[in-house]
Amino acid sequence: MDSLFPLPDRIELAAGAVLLPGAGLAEQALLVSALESVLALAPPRHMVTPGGQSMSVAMSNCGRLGWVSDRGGYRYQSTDPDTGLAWPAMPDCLARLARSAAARAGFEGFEPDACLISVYTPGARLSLHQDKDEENVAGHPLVSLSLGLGASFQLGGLARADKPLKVPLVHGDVLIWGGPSRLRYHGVAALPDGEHPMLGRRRVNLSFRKAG
Ligand code: MD3
Ligand code: FE
Repeated sequence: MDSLFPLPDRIELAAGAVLLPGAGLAEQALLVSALESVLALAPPRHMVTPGGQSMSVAMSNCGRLGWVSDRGGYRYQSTDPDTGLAWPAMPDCLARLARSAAARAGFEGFEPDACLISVYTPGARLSLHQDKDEENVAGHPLVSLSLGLGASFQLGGLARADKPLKVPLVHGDVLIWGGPSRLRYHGVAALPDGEHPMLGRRRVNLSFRKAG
């Protein structure tokens, strides 16, 4: 259903953190079908943290590089550790959306080489963390697209102890994190149960990065 109230098309949540509500809706069918083709080639899996815990969120990747975690640590690598094959190519519709969203937020020339795909089923959560495994964290923004069930995103500060702000994210929302917000702590509260018409009992977040 369309919103009963008009929503602005660009909301600055904090310096360098821009929400584009519904920016993925116009091409949702294309984006979801590209996503499903990637997941068919590289199925989402529960990676293990360096501390030995299995993550509740299942992950996969597309693009030249993919983010992985195991007992050895966090890193980007060009192959899927489950198959030894290169990660699936980043579909054009996804790369285009990431580029145009970054430009709308003031980051011209963003060229992602990695897309981390996070699949949440009811109960899955992501604890507060920073994304800093990329080679030049300060030099590039990060773009994220949310699909499927809605979630409560936790937007923290630059210190782990800063009290996070809760931001609801729904299907089609795109966020850009750059400048002073690139290193903010952030997380996702446990996913409530529900059923989404296109994605079923899932929330999928795609985060586009310049990793290498
Ligand atoms: C703020 N994903 O992939 S998306 C992640 O919804 C990640 O699945 C969450 O955290 C998710 O690393 C949050 C929004 C997001 C992604 C990366 C950020 C916010 C960010 C990096 C820096 C600051
Ligand atoms: Fe993150």
